[in-house]
Amino acid sequence: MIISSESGPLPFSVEPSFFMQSAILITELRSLDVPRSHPRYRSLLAREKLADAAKKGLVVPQGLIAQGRGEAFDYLLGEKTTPPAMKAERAAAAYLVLAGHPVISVNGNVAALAARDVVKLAKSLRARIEVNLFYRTGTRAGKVAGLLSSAGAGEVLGTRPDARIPGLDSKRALCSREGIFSADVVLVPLEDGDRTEALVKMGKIVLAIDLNPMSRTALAANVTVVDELTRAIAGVARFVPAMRRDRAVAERVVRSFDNRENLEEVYECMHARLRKLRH
Ligand code: PTJ
Repeated sequence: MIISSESGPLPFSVEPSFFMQSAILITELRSLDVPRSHPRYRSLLAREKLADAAKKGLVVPQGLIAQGRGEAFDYLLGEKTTPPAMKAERAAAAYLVLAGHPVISVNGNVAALAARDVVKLAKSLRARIEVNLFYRTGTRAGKVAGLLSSAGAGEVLGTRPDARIPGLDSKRALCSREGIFSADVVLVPLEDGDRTEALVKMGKIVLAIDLNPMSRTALAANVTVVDELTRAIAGVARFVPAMRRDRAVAERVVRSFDNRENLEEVYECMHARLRKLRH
């Protein structure tokens, strides 16, 4: 069954009840039994969102493990945006503003945690949104796209892949020709190393969001934002207007950004926090 969204018919079929479920997923979490005063409120809220999305088949069980790993790194960073993360967010915004064909890649975790923010960022950049799953099934791709649509996205790519990322054998290679395949700049939140490396090999500028500054993704990307997903998306979005206002500034930001140097600064932030905890 084809259902219409605000911007016309969706290019994939979704059960009507799914939209209802998505809307509930987006709103119901506010009424959680976690007091806002709890010191780890945001983290507990994220866990609830992911657990709920896992029950609905949007997030895979492995996604909960990935979140746990991310949380451990976030703890080492003091659960806040560090100065090097902010620098990377500015560089990512600059690359996205300068891009001819920017695409934001969305997996299950990203949709569950940040569907609305991703849609807002994509609109501000006129970027395409593509569902790209590590543990891909057609049904789950449809569900993730449905959630993005109910969060306000226009067309969502990736539910009917018609191209492959060269060098990857598995379903992770499946992508859309008018999306990731032909993009010049791809934002990949919570990406796996193989696909990041393959996208770089295709000549794309890869902007990663990954709390693990030692992951293969972090090391292979052109810009690695070592920050928690929702803070990172908001951080990139905050820099977009300034980068858009002055192209020369955006070009300067891109030229002066060195990802390896930035990662060194992130390691130093972790050292500094551990040193502080010891005294
Ligand atoms: O929905 P799918 O099928 O595409 O699967 C998504 C997951 C996340 C399960 C899949 O991509 C995966 O297994 O990812 P990895 O290889 O575990 O990598 C995820 C990386 O993101 C790890 O380095 C984590 O530290 C990091 N990470 C996890 N949660 C967050 C995060 N970084 C920022 N914010 C988070 N909330």
